Amino acid sequence: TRQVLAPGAAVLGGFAKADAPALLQAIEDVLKQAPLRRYKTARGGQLAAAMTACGRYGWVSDGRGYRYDELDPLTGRAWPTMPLIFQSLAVRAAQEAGYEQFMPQSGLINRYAPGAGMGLHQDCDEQVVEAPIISVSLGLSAIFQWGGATRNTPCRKVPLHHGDVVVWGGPSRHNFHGIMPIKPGPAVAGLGWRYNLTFRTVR
Ligand code: MD3
Ligand code: FE
Repeated sequence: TRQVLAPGAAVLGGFAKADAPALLQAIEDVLKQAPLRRYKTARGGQLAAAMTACGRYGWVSDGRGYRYDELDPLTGRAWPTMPLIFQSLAVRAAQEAGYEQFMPQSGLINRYAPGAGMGLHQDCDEQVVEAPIISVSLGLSAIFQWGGATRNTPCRKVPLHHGDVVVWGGPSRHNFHGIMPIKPGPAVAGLGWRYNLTFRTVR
């Protein structure tokens, strides 16, 4: 099923379900080389989701701010190579939504334990604004908050379940968005938490 949220933005319900076991194995492979960690924010807080990355660039945050970096600050090494299954899924999803040229340079892995969420924010650290962001949800469900161009715009709530893929592009690429705290519940696909993968063109 495909639900168009706005021009250039579409939910592909269950698009990643068949690939979920391979995606989860690939996540484990990445985590062995670049462990999950909770980043500090410039304002002295800590993000609730644990994160890591693969591919050429990884998103990092510390006391100095946010940026994409070619080195993992935890290990001092380059980020792990993006697993082929990540790349192929991201490219197929982008094509399904009409983006024929997409090739991910960065694969971010966010892990949300029950109770963890992500406050309303904009993604403005990518320099290629024409490129969409592809997101893949695995494990526990989440309620995505989809706002507008300003923080005050009321949010639409979009439920995201195991295997759902969302392609975010077009005029709403810079909309405010967030994740409500994950509700605890029985494990889904063996996961007592939620993983979100996001695939991006950075520069
Ligand atoms: C809509 N992650 O990593 S992914 C993030 O579920 C982030 O982990 C959330 O927001 C998560 O920055 C949501 C979906 C997403 C990503 C970027 C967007 C939706 C977006 C940019 C504009 C509009
Ligand atoms: Fe975001």
